[in-house]
Amino acid sequence: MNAITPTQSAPDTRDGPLGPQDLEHYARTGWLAAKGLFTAEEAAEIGRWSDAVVAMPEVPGEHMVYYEKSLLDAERKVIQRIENFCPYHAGFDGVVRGGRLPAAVEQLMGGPAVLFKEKINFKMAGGAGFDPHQDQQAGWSTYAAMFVTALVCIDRATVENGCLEMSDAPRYAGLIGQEWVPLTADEMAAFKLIPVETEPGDVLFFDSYAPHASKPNLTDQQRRILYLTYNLAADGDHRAQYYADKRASFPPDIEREAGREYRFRV
Ligand SMILES: O=C(O)CCC(=O)C(=O)O
Ligand SMILES: [Fe+2]
Repeated sequence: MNAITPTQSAPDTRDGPLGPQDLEHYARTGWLAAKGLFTAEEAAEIGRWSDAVVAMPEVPGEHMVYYEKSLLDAERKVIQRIENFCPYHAGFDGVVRGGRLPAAVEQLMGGPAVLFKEKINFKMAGGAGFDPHQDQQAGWSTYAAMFVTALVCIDRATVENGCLEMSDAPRYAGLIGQEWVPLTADEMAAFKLIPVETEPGDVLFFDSYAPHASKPNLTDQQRRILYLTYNLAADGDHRAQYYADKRASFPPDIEREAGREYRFRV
């Protein structure tokens, strides 16, 4: 994959792949949908990399695989997500650290950015949805005051299979809810969540205060999405500490102690 060439060529996009309308939408809402930032072929390649990550043997201390019970078949466990795989996959590592994605994120953040975390949400057939939240509610303020996530669509995401739903409110500059719990109806009174369907290769950028949610996937096909979260380099490189903390508080399934209960919160 050539991860360097910007896909848009308007004169004022010289500093990165996002154009003035993209930047204006982000400034107004805290998110923006960049259609076709990757080609369908590039998205298919990212899909093959995801298959390769699924096929990697699970080893305690390495990439982190989380499972969930299928809502369509209570007997079946399916992969919910995999995190911390960049050190074990050169293709992902390249696309995450160079080319269009960090270039776009740096346009949005206004300075050099570093990777905070990476995950693939699989939302397999029967995979659960996500209650409304701001990502910053998941204890991220321990690490930095602001993050930007690039959501890279691998499989077409639709209303039926649980695409992301974004807020129609003006951009929030801070938390509107409590840490570690989903947003309440009162906290959401000022906005509606609007489904944002995406095609393979589309990238949805959103900051860590942009409220969002998604529905379960009750279709018979997986809905894979890659999430790459960055913070300003000036705020420090927290990736290793974040994953050390997460491994301790919410370890992947193979690192769990028998008899202990682990609950996903936000
Ligand atoms: O993948 C989804 O449907 C939403 C995921 C999400 O918001 C999250 O993991 O924070
Ligand atoms: Fe989220």
